[in-house]
Amino acid sequence: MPPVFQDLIYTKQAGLAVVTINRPQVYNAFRPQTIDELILAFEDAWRDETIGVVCLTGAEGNFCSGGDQKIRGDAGYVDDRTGQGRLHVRQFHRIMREIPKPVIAAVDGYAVGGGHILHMLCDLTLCSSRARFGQTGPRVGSFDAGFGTIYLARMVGEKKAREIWYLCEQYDADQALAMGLVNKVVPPDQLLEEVRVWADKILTKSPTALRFLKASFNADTDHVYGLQAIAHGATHLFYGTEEAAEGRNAWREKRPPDFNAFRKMPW
Ligand code: 2NE
Repeated sequence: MPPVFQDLIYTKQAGLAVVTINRPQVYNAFRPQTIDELILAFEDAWRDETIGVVCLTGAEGNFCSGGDQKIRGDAGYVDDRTGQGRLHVRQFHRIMREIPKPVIAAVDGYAVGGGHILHMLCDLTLCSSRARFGQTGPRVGSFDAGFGTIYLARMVGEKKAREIWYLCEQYDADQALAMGLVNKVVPPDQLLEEVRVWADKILTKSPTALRFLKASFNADTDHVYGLQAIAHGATHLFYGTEEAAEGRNAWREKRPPDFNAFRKMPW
């Protein structure tokens, strides 16, 4: 029996596992429980010998808007089950890379902030014509460095990656295709059908060959794991600062942030 989840819809059919983040009221932003469940779903898909491809997607017209800013405290994203500030998103990034089966992101609507990192870390991205991509961290007092910077730069080039992070603008589906961020753009009502088509093509291929190819593609950036651990630790420490709180509070209060007081560190 597949595990039962609160924040996800998890289905398996004919070799394809579909993991849908299901928090549409916050555009599928993730909280600690969402990440824990994502890890469990991927572990299940990893173990299941009938599954050859995993699709990560979001419910009701959006992919994912990153960390849930409504539950972001000064010590991180507060887990309502324990009251503790914690988010095991780094562990989820790792399992997305290490599961020895291709992972396809199906992006409709927004894939922004930490949600943008999730689609990036999928092996392939199919998106709808109404998809929108971007990073938001420096606007909301956060950053997701490590794979979020280095892997992005591998994908779109250094200049474009720096633009994406420094300006925090949004890019539409055609722009994403042009910069190599996605594999194909389709009409919204054909997105999951297209995933099925790509999955069926992959499912006719040698699982062992695919497994070693994925590991080999990953090897080029596996050294980033250590940097990612430091970067995520730094983000956690940063969340306790007034500067990070200004970004978070400004977003919640729907006003522009004022970071001028914080341009003072000479190092
Ligand atoms: C996604 C975006 C651009 C959509 O804008 P818009 O204007 O179309 O919709 P709206 O009204 O902003 O959002 C719709 C509802 O979804 C909630 C909103 O608050 C709103 O609900 P109400 O206020 O009407 O009740 N919502 C959307 N995104 C949310 C989020 N991430 N957390 C909680 N509620 C959210 C616009 O909403 C947007 O910019 N969202 C924030 C994107 C963002 O900054 N994400 C976090 C980045 S940091 C991160 O993900 C991270 C990291 O940096 C490091 C480690 C881990 C995570």
